Amino acid sequence: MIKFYFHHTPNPMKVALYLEETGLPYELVPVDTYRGEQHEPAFRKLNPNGKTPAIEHDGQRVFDSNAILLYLSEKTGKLAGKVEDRAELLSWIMFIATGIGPYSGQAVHFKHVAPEKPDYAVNRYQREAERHYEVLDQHLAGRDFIVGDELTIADVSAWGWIDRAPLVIGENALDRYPNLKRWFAAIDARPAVTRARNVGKDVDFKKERDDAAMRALFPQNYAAA
Ligand SMILES: N[C@@H](CCC(=O)N[C@@H](CS)C(=O)NCC(=O)O)C(=O)O
Repeated sequence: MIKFYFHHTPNPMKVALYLEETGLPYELVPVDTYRGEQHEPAFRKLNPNGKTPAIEHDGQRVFDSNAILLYLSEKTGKLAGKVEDRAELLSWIMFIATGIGPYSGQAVHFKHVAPEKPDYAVNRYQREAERHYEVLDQHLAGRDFIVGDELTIADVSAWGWIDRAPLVIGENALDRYPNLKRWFAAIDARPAVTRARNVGKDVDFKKERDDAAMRALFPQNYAAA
């Protein structure tokens, strides 16, 4: 049984979609990051980086959304893609893990969360997110999936952040990226997405991004110099 440490934010949502898409049995363990539960010693043993998601499986901890997707797909063979597409899969997973994810996250941070919103930072991260969207858009021309001709963890991983495109680059953001928009609509219409969106719906996660939440989420910003 997989223990899935979850908060309803983009990186854990990728794992929620993977688990719902594959039907692997799992136990949900909510981690309320706005309340600082990611810093509790028991959770830090699972993820020394203090972020969601993490999983435990057969006594093994795995942290970081893309590591979890790679681990589970290797273990189970589900959504792993074809052997001959392995190099493409690894390339696109790393593109998502090191590009789409971090630039999207920083764009959201500087546009919506940071107390000050410096023009340079807003511009830099939004433009880099847009550049990554453009790369993916061009790749998806004439394709239904990011890798090969079937759903893989690359699609699952990209969905987590492309789902937040309006927050990352603005309302109707995908209109400028027709292939990406078509791909996203197809993935988003899958029944597993509806189930993934319902994961943790009954959990009373803290919603207010008040001072205590800001300190829980970004403790390093408040540390003494
Ligand atoms: N590279 C990590 C990033 C994880 C991450 O940033 N998780 C966010 C939720 S999307 C989180 O737990 N934030 C709470 C915090 O940073 O304290 C991954 O892909 O799993």
